[in-house]
Amino acid sequence: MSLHALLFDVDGTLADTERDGHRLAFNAAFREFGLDWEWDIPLYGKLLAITGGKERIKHYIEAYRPDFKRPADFDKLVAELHKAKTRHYTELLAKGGLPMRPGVARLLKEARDVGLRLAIATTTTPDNVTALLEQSLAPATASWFELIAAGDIVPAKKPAPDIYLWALEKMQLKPENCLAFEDSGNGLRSSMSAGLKTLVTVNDYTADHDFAGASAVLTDLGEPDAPATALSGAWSGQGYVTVESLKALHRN
Ligand code: XBP
Ligand code: MG
Repeated sequence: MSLHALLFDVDGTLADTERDGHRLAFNAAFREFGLDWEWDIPLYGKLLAITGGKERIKHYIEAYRPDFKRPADFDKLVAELHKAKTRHYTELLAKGGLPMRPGVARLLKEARDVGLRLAIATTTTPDNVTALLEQSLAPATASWFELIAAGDIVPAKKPAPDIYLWALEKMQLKPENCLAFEDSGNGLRSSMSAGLKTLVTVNDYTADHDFAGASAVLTDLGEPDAPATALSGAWSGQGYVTVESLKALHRN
């Protein structure tokens, strides 16, 4: 089976957006709404088990703020809080925000040059994806991706396979012709349940997740002058991920 398309997760995979991006934006939204909630770095690591910002806020209230008096229109409050969070996040990115992870820009350019189809499959809000690509990669890079599958477009977020299945259907692709890129256990479960071979690049929040079944697990995609380390799996490249090494991984 030949490799036709690369499907990328965003948060933690393209950039380390969680600790110094999303987390700060949630906290800013809580302050804006007069709530004394503060998600510190370790707590946020635990909350990441729940994907999706609105889902994460609801889980936090259930698990950590049992005394919170829920208004009758609770879902509306959560939606408004989350809207404010998205505004804080995109503003933070506009200020010069968060760099892409090693090797991401290089690999995207190479893949594009050789005609691989590119898409995004993420639980985060569409505005956040565009903001990250435009601010941290280059202007107009959102158009490099044939499809940006994001957020509430499917009701069941990762680890459900739905976002990947939706993207595959829209692009008329078979899973066996694609490779997914993920950084977390929930992301890997999502991509694997959609039938996709997956390359995982870990980060501080996800290094101890269970990545059984991944085609390969690497520290990052690597650069010629900053090699990545293979942690497990069948990647046979030298120091940094190239399209050639992805094709070999995909054939494996
Ligand atoms: C990303 C998420 C998202 C972001 C916040 O997971 O779980 O919830 O943390 O984004 P993945 P929103 O990388 O597996 O897609 O607040 O926009 O939901
Ligand atoms: Mg992720």
